[in-house]
Amino acid sequence: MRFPEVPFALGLYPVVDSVQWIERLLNVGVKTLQLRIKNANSDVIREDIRQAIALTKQFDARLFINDEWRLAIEYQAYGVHLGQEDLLEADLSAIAQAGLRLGVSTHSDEEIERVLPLNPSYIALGPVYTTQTKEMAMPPQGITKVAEHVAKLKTIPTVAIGGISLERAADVLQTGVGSIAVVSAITQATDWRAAVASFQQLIAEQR
Ligand code: 3NM
Repeated sequence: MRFPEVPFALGLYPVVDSVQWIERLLNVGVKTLQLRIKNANSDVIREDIRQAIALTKQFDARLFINDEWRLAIEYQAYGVHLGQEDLLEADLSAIAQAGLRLGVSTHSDEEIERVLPLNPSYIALGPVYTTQTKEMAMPPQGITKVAEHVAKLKTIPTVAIGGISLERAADVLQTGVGSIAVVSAITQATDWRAAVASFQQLIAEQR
């Protein structure tokens, strides 16, 4: 089983729950996105995924679909993002055969060891800090631990997630991580455009 590769540096990686957010972010030049819809009915989920994938293709951007791997395959998304439990239920060979990239969530050394044999396209490391967005079973890992993971994973693309604010972004980027994924720092910002621009600038300065 082989999943296509992704760039090591996926850059700013907003995780959002609507097509509206996808469209806004594409319009300001964001190139990596995740659609993560929870608690919607299946018709809404299907339509949002279909639209989000079509839009993202127009902008030549990378869209990962959280969890809904069947729809991601049907509408030919760039990739699928799966959590630890989703991984047990998804048909990984169907995802690979359809040519979709695979991103996976991890929260500890053990979880990283578990996913490495799958050769995922990227490995997400979280939560870096305490997050208000998702209830986490695992404690925050902190940047020292994240830096350790990044060093061990060498050329495997990594994504840091969890509690990453604009103020903390520079510290997180110092770990050498390929990308930073954020929810509230953009969707709850008083000025989301300014937040995106500041993240993009910080990332550009690190390169
Ligand atoms: N996954 P915010 S943390 C969706 O650690 C998600 O796997 C996480 O939201 C993980 O940027 C998280 O608002 C929520 O903290 C991130």
